[in-house]
Amino acid sequence: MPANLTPQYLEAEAEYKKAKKPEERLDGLKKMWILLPKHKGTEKIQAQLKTTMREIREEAETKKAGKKAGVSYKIPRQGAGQYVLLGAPNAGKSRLLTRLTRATPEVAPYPFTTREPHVGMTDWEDVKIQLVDLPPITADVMEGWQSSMARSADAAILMLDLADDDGPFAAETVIERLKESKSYLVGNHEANEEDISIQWVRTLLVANKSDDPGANDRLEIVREMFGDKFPIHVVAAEHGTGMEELRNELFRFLHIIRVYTKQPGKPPDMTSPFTCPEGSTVQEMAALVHNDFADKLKSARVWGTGVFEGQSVKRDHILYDKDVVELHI
Ligand SMILES: Nc1nc2c(ncn2[C@@H]2O[C@H](COP(=O)(O)OP(=O)(O)OP(=O)(O)O)[C@@H](O)[C@H]2O)c(=O)[nH]1
Ligand SMILES: [Mg+2]
Repeated sequence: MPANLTPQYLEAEAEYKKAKKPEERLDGLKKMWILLPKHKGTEKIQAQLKTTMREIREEAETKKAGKKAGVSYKIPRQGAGQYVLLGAPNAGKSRLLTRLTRATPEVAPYPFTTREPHVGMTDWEDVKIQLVDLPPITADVMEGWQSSMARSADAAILMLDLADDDGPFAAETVIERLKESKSYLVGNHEANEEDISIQWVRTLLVANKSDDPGANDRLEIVREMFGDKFPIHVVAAEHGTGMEELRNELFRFLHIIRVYTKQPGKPPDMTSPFTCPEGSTVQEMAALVHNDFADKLKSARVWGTGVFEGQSVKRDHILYDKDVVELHI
């Protein structure tokens, strides 16, 4: 298939070739990327552009950092759970973060925009869920800290680009690349693998850019490739399509419950629940309220699921979402 490059593209290419400074060369490449028609006939050029953009950026960063050791990041977990955003370049990870939270990472129509983590909190009913946007992952690029961040998160969103023929395969590459560093993305894992060095990262697949004219055909491929591996959510982050359903799923997928506390003789505090894993007992929940409480707990009363109002329960009583608990120590 011929590449059919436009005169504007060729002009940008000529400019790029003339540029001397790294920033100017990078600007030229960005322009070329935007002007390049994205189809099978330009796949090779797309790959070359991506590689050169990455090389120039890395060169610039190495110069800036001098001889300092490689950077590393650690984002303390906040709220009811932490998701990392994983995916190939340009899939729309940063746009999703801007849609769901107040964070303002750069969003741009060329690959390798995000260079460091960006954090935001999204509201779901009365809880907050933390989202961490990360740099893209390709066959050649992934830093060690990205993999460890994926391992330590509660779950991941694997973002896939439905506007790109290569989208499903680029997502597969992300999965493979993480696998090499022993982080396995799974929809729902049964802990039956023997290799304890493997870390399972529970993952939702978010297929983005559903507004693209070719999105439906690509979605069929996505369902074939990933349908039995991950729950799939279809969105158009740019237009805010599918955000409410995604927020609901973000909470559900964490498999946590909200528990409200009350003091004897007073109404419960229904504004800021404690969150704990599904299946938690009163004792486990008490430990979240205060370090000492798990030991000191004498009894508890519960309002909610499977009990009569204010029923006295034992420490091993299992709690449900939206239960109210009065702890007696
Ligand atoms: N048509 C369409 N474009 C989108 C959508 N979501 C994001 N984009 C565009 O896709 C481009 C890339 O978006 P980003 O959010 O920067 O992508 P990213 O995954 O963070 O990219 P990197 O930081 O390079 O990994 C931008 O031009 C966005 O405006 C969408 O739902 N539909
Ligand atoms: Mg980004």
